Amino acid sequence: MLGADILVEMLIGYGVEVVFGVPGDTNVPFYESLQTHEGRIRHVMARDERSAGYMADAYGRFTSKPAVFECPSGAGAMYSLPPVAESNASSVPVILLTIDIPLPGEGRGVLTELDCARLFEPITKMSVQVKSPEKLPEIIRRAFRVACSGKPGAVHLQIPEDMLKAEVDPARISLHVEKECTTFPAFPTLPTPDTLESLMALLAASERPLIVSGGGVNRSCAGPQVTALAERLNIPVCTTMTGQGTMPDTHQLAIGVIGDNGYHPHANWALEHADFVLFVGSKMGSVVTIGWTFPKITLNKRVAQIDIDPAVMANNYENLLSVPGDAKLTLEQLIALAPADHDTTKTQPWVDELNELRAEFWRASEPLLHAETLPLRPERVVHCFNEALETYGKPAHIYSDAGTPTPYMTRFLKLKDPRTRFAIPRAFGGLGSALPATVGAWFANQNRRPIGMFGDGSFGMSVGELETLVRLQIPAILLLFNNGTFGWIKGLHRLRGHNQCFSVDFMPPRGQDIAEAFGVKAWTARMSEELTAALDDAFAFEDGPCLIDIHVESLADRVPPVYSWLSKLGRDPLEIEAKDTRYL
Ligand SMILES: Cc1ncc(C[n+]2csc(CCOP(=O)(O)OP(=O)(O)O)c2C)c(N)n1
Repeated sequence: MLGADILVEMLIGYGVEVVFGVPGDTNVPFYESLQTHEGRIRHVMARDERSAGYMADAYGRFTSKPAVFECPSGAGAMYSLPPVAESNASSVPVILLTIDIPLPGEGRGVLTELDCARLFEPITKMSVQVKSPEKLPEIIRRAFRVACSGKPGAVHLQIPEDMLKAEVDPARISLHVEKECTTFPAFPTLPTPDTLESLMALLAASERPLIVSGGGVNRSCAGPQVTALAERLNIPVCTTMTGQGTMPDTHQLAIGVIGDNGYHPHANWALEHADFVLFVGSKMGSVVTIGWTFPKITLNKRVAQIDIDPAVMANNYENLLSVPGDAKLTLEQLIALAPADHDTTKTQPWVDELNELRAEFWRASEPLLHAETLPLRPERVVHCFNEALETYGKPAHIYSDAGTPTPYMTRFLKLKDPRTRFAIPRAFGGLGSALPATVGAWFANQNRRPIGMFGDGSFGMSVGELETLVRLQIPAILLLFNNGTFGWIKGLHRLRGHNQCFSVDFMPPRGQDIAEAFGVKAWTARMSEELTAALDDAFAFEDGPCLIDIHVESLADRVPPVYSWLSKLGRDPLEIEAKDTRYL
């Protein structure tokens, strides 16, 4: 059997339906094998390895399956670094196959030679070189096991081309797969019964409890379990940015998003005033805690943490209780422990108080959500999007880049359909991910409309993938927030008092023209009625990709809802009143 056929047969065995990648000198034998297996596995060619990686990242985020992407040696490997780092740090299981120069060439000045195994070491859970074709099956099994078990993450296999060209005696190998590792989390773990009982006692005793649902809840698909626990004990729930979508935003117990970027004032207030907080699947990193300056009333000794990764336990606060385990399984067990006579009225005043603050926030936001300005305000854009999504009535997979979409989608997006999911890559927030991510989102589930949101800086980094979307006729909806600048950074310059900002402005792209030149259906929206009409058309158009070039106000013209920025300007970030916030 050829090494390449071993690799492809095993990928098929692991249920891999699609491999994202870019062709190169070294991966020809792999492509030959993929071609002979067509119909059982699909190759999706991207135009840049970074994009192939972000496709894989989105595929992993929107399924419970590990994603696979591949690239050629040298430059291809180096271009693959950013998405691998993002997936790994965001606990998304992704396996990168670098098809490398032949092993006998090592150290002899071969074009593109690079120690890829070492290159990927700090940004993966495992990065190894395959040194013998007979080891392929065992290493592939290890790759899936490592990527999907424990805290999921990225794995890199450096496969010298000659491993794929080699003949292997099938009698000497076994192509079996471990079924448990075809999905994640593989081998999910539970805490001890004592720990679970202690946690239930803490939750039941508290009068102002709060659950904070992090990205780990989305990774473990534990939204329904968080909801069930919250309902069973009548506990309000906040999410982190990456935990958005844990429960429908319309739910009485879904208070809002905590943290710095796009936070809800009432959600941050809840975190300060809760007497006991249960974090589920959150590192409690710098965004959630605003560089560990928030909440001002320390979380020490009023916090418990459920996490798959014991290494993050009590890393930043003095936990009352650390609960190591998979979010979904742990919460299921916890719900079963809830006392039959638990008095849910005890927490009702707290729930009511938070709901009053929440209602007040949304009332105060009405003028901004309906403001008719030129250029359009991002709040208005999100509001139009919310309405269009609701009218569309079908679920979507939304992926958003850094820049304008992040604070404004976090604050104003309303997720009502539990099937609709929202992802923001927050480990690095690399620009240029959302556009290619729509390809991965589409292959993750073709019954969900893929939607990508990005600024014009991001667009400039990923525009080449418009061709991929057209070639594959993917019905992605792309929302370009066009403001002719690296707005987030320009805002930072303004925050430091520089009105003459330096090296942040560029020429606004002619988004509609660019999209149309690629064969993408496109509209331009400067006013809200243009945007509403374009969104209606975009949702109705299902024959291929489309783009709306939205001309928006720059983040550098009005301070976005970012807690640390507002604090820096001397404003009270917890004030529940929508202010027209200019820089000084
Ligand atoms: C690859 C990469 N380079 C640089 C940054 C730093 N960065 C964060 S936001 C931002 C500006 C984004 O500009 P744009 O996409 O136009 O969105 P806007 O902020 O204008 O809405 C930059 C450069 C990054 N996140 N990723």
